[in-house]
Amino acid sequence: MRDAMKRYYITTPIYYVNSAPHIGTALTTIVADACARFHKRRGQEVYFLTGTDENAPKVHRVAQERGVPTQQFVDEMAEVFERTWRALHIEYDVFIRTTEARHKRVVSEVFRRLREQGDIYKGSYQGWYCISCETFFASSKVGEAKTCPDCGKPLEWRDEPCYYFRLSAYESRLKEHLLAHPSFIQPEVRLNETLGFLNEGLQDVAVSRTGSEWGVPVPDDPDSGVVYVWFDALLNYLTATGWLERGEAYLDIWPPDLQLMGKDILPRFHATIWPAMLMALGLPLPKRLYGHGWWIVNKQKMSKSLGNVYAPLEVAGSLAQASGCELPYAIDAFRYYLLREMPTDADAEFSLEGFEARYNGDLANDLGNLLHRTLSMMHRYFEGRVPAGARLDAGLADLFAQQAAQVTEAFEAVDFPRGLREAWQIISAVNRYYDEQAPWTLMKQGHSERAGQVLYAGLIATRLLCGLIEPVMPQVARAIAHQLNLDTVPCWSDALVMNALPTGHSLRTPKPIFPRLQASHSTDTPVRTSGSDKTVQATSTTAMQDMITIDDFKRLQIRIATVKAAEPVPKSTKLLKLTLDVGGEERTIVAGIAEDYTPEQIVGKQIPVLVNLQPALIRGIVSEGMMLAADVDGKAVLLHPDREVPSGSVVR
Ligand code: ME8
Repeated sequence: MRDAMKRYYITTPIYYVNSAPHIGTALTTIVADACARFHKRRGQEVYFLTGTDENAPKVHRVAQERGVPTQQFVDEMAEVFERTWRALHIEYDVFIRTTEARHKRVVSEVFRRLREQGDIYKGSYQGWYCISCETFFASSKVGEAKTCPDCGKPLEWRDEPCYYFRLSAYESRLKEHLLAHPSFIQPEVRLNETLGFLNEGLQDVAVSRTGSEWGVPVPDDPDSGVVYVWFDALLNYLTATGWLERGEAYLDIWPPDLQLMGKDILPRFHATIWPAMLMALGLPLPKRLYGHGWWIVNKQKMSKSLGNVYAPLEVAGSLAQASGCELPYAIDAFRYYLLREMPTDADAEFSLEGFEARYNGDLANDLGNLLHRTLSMMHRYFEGRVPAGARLDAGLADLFAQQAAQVTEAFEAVDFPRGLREAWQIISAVNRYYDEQAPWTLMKQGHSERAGQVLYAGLIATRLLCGLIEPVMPQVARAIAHQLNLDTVPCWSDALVMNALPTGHSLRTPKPIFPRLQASHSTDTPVRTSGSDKTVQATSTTAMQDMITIDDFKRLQIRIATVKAAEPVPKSTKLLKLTLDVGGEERTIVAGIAEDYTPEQIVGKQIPVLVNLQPALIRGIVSEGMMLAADVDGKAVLLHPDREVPSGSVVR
């Protein structure tokens, strides 16, 4: 009964709020969102949890360094995380914060219960401690330099009374569980890492810390400081189900079906301490833990001190700016890149050139071009309607079904690179089919019925892809559904229905979703294409794609705004925050002109602004439009009306 009602429960780690989201944290969250959407599309009721880890001493320390009260700091940072995730089209069900009272109650209760049953006991600690990793190390693991074996930072000597969790008592049960459930830890390389870790032998873990008042106080023993942040943080997954508060009802959600994380926090924390805590509480264990690899940049792990950290919205925003792609689609393109190149077993190199190559290759040339050329020909030859009797050739129907099955299996296994490769085979197959069948020649020869049949394959392929890519690119899937004139993005089983578009079904006018990025944008890296014939074809179609109609132009709302205030955006040399008067309405925009104009030079000026651009989050500021300026060798030169005009005047 319970199992039938149970939701599919997916979690990400909860993120430390000492710094803003980056592409590493974005990876885990986007993978989780794609998994959640995939399961929803397959008809499962999903419960997707993410949140922030706010009780860590390092969070407290950063707040102090910045001179901000810690509570205010964590409130602000949690908001930055939530805003970033929403901007990246992440649809979580619950955002948990470990400073919430309900979570603190759970931590205290678990600590108390385990202490009462003897799984937590009081002892004393003498040894080395890494503040950055929040971890104690046995002297045997610490070299001459007394630096942290994990992060390399200097260790501190600690000598204090403290509570221990009896982890060693669970060593054999943990090993048995891993061996009896080989799919508990994925991919396989992480299972092996965990077995290696367990085979070194488990020591009891210190689960209280003195020296900082920030955190959950050790219950009934205030002199013992606060609960160790990992013991506290892991319990968020339980708090979020309503354990303690909802009686048996928490079992509608518990246990997690899939817990996602990076490889650094899998063997010791999620695959050892966490299941041991649950065993001690007598609760069922998560069904699957998946640990992805790391993004590395220029062959080094991304880190703030090396200055190679990328902010997800900036990466997507600059692609949008350079290519003219609408921001929601550029954000989806970023999601695509992260999932297509996702480090699974091994680490993977993140690069802007790689992102641009995937954008031009997979998205503009392959997916975008297939949709655009198919719809263009449907309009040119068949007045934008599905012609009578059009059916998919049996060979292609089989191939589409096989590819879709491969995608399903790969997404189920959290192997998005493989799933997307398989999905793109559908595009290659239709492009090959078009080349072989040449519907344009069939039309010239008067075989319009056959030409309609051939183009129908492109329609069915894009309809199928629209359903299959929704977990990865939800807004792009919506745009494709719109152009195909479907009411909604088809769900998984519906997308697999072949011949689903009836005779007479009308199609909308095609509109490029991914305008091609010109090669001059970032580097001389050649754009990746998948065949010389196709390159020529794609380029000529793109020339056509770049032309817009007067109706396209009319969709732009450009108005004259008067700049009321201007200030630099903190920590950016390029950006100014402008407050504008647009015909009595006040707007904020972020403009990349700080290298060319000072705030004083721009205040009072009248400038054209695109006012119906989707808002974008830039450096934590919501930018509601874009100013237009001339680009002279990369420098911005302001444009003004010939004489002063009323603010809000329309430009057309
Ligand atoms: O560990 N590539 O939080 P966190 C890929 N609060 N993934 C990366 C990465 C990179 N370069 N850098 C970080 C914590 N990550 C704890 C979790 S859960 C109860 C508590 C991933 O903000 C990293 O592997 O330091 C981890 O999964 C996640 O970002 C959060 O890291």
